[in-house]
Amino acid sequence: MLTELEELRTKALAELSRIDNLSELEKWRVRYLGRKGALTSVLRGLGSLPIEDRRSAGATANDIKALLEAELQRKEQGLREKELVAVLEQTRIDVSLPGYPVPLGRLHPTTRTLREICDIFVSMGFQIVEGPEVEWDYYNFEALNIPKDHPARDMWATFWLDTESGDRSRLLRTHTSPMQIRLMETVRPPIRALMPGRVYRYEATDATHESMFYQVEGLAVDQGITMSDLKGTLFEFARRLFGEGRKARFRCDYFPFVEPGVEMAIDCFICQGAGCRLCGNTGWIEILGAGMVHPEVLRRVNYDPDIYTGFAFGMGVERIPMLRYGIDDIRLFYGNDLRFLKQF
Ligand code: FA5
Repeated sequence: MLTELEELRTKALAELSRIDNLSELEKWRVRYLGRKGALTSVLRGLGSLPIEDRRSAGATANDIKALLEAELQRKEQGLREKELVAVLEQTRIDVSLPGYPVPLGRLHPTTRTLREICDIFVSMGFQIVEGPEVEWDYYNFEALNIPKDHPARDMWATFWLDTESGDRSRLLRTHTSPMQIRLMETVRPPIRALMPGRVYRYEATDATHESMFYQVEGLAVDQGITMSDLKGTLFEFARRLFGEGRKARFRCDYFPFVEPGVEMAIDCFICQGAGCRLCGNTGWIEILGAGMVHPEVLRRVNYDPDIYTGFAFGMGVERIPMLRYGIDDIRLFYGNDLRFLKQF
């Protein structure tokens, strides 16, 4: 029996030393240490030994069992470590590889321009005020001295809300001028305010006209404000935004809510004033309408026109980056073509 046990031990250890993976190891365990394994069946045969041999054979068998179990554990630990190293090798992170580039967003040219315009006027003491895009007829027209059925309404082709019911009291604002009234209704002079926002016009689009665009409204009301304040403010604005080289001009224009009214234009950057498609062969691009606030408008908001005077202006925002960057079609701004937008 002892010889049999010795042979079993040598054989088991020899086999164990050749094993190089966990599934073979499990088979080995079943073969020697399992319930029907070789060692167990030897132990079962102990009962048939004479009593004097039984004890020493039993002790040897138990020693072998303990040895094999210890060796099994050692081997298993070794194999598991080897397996882990292999997995780590395969999934090793190469920290020297370049990372994935994170695309940088950028500001839309309109946003950039709006911010620049606001900065310039804020530095001159103007405050920024915002208001609704869905507007009442009263603020968009009536209070601005444009009564119902007045021909001047044709100047602003309007998107009406509630068209089915035929109700014509609500609309998408056609300009930012209604903000003049909203502001004057709530505060007393002196006022220096800048009011940016989206406006909408129900008209055909072309290189310089969109049906949705941005305007910035300016309003200054106080005692003793004159036309030269208006001109000084706007020419200084043009100088700061476009630089010394660009020419600006004032010409008479008509808006029912100002008297006198003017338009301001900048010489065309593409043809340098010679005439081209963008400037409609005039050499000039109109950027804003302006004038002295009409006494009727002041009366509407309970300001006494004998005490207070004011100037107002409204400029188209997109026309400014068009002038500065040489963009010859306003429709590019909201066409969402990233090739265009990425250039800014
Ligand atoms: C007005 O909207 C007046 N509210 C401006 C004003 C304010 C005058 C205060 C007097 C006092 P007008 O319709 O001309 O005016 O538009 C003003 C500016 O908006 C224009 O000079 C132009 O730069 C821009 N603009 C007008 N229509 C469009 C359009 N369809 N697409 C893009 N820009 C436009």
